[in-house]
Amino acid sequence: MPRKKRTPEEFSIDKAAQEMLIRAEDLGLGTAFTRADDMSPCPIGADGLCCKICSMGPCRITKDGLTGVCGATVDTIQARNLIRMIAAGSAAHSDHGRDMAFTLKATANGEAEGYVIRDVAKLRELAAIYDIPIEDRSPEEIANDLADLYIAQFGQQRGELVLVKRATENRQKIWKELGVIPRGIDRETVEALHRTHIGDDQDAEHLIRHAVKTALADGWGGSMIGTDVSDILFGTPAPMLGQANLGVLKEDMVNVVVHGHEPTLSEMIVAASQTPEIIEYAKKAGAKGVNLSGICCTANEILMRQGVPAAGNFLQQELAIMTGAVEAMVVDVQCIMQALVGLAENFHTKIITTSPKVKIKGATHIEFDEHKALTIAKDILKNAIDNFAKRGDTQIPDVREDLVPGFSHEYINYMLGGSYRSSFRPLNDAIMSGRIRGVAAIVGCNNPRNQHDAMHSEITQELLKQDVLIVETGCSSIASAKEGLLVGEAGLDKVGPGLREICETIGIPPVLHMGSCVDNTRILTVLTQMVEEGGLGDDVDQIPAVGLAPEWMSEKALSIGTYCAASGAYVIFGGVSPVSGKPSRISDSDLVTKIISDGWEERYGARMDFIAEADEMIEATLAHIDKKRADLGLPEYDPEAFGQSGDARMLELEELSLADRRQAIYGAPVA
Ligand code: SF4
Ligand code: MSK
Repeated sequence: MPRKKRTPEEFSIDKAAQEMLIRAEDLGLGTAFTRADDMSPCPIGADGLCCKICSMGPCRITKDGLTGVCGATVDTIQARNLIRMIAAGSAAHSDHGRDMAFTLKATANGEAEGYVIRDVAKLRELAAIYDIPIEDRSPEEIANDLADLYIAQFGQQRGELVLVKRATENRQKIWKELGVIPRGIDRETVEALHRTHIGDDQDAEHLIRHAVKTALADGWGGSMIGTDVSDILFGTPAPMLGQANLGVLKEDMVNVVVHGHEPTLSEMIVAASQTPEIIEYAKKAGAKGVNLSGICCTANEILMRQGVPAAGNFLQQELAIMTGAVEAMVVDVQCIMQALVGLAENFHTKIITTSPKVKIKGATHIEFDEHKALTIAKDILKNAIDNFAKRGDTQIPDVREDLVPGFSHEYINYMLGGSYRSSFRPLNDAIMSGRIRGVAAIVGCNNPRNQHDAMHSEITQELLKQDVLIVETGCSSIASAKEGLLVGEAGLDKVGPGLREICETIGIPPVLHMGSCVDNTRILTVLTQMVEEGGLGDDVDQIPAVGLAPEWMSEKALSIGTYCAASGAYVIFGGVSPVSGKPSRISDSDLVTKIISDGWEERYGARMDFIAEADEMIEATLAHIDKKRADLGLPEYDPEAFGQSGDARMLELEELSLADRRQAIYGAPVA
């Protein structure tokens, strides 16, 4: 029986996406959505029951008691599959961090065309943490030493990653006792691959312990380096106005969409697009100028630092091309669909690959080199401008929303207390009093197996009603931006009364955009600083906080989930667990699931669960937050207790007569 095909409304909750999916259907073009409908996932692979690491297999464990040809059990196979995915995710993030560290080194030595050190304060602050001398030294001298230290973390063979000392003392103690502090970033990933070669580590517990070490090398290693260096080079994000969705594309301008993850080239493209040379070149081609926008996390990087609009999240990369209005899509690394090249052939769009690590057959390759970044960025833009004349029919959805991104942990600290007394005290106090019930970090991708953005939206909106402060990164934050939840006043009517008071008092949106996928390390820093501020226990696992990845799809998400759980944050994934499969319905082989849930809870104070339905994810989040509140001895959450002050109260009072207003404020008539 043929499978049921979904409608555009069933594919996505986003109006712009729906419009482009209708256009795709009219033009007879496929997308990830239709391909997902056409191809069911392999049930054996999806459940982690298949091993293909040697040519005696692939072996499929489809019956109780069955093993691979080599005798590998289902537990070993699932553990090996999981650690390999985590290793790939950790490697992707960390290699990004490595490139950033080398760019910092080149900038410090005056060898990186167009780059400067923009955040000297952050450079000095980080250098001081690692005992790098800062007094009477130039930013370049300090940056040189910091770059050397960070570059050394990748190849370090013994000892401990230096960044681990930024975790709470308690957490470091737990990791030391369990033997999971990474020695070097590359070493743990290589060892993960070695251990999973045929005939090596065949004990699920032992494998998963190393998976934690590999993921910690990402969160407290490669990713953290990526975030640190991006801030030093391009500036630590602070709130600014931006826009999101396909309606940011412009009819009368050359549209260049940057897509992927690394800010190094995209920052230079932003700079190049503003030069008189490029503006003049675009005008000569008949356009008003160059209009930049982004997809995925490259979008987040330049959105939160430069205010460059986001055209969309992961599942909108093909839909941007479908508008017919994109002259060039410039891609770097990660989350780039190969389908872009074939799709672009139906339009005039050029797909330009730029990373020495990423080529796509049929795409134009203009290789990035930080030593001549500005020259290359201009070359790319001229390529796009030359393409403007070839533009055919266009259809740009008139859908876009304003947003305020840029809530780095430094800015959150500042906004809560101001320049001279920056502090997490007001946030901790709000949680302790119950104005804020708890904190949820909603992160991660889109997955065409789900309705695009639907889980992000449902979970975010319901948790806001429940007075849960939300921080977001990656494609999740673009989903909320498109829903209008990242603007100060917008969405506050959908927020619980206590949280609303806090948002109004500080002047923040109810959902804080904290950056790209590598910037999940900012969340680790916020949680650590909340512990250090006092009143919420002595480690991250005691804070009423949860991490969710409702529409995850990438291996990086599994690495993020693992380092967050090992750092003490309860993690909930949506969708299907890659290790949940059992050879039969009566099988009791769920060892790996038990290790990452009950096992991690016992060891790290936090578990990782896979929960398919949004309402169950919300229930589990609130139950966890309330349990942590009770464990800390905090007052039980009471939605009636707050909300009688702030702007909402003032608006109510404005409705009253003067006498009634005085009565309401002072409790008695005032002459
Ligand atoms: Fe099969 Fe063992 Fe080879 Fe895996 S390692 S494919 S289980 S024989
Ligand atoms: S881009 S990893 S789809 S969040 Fe970072 Fe989005 Fe997930 Fe890629």
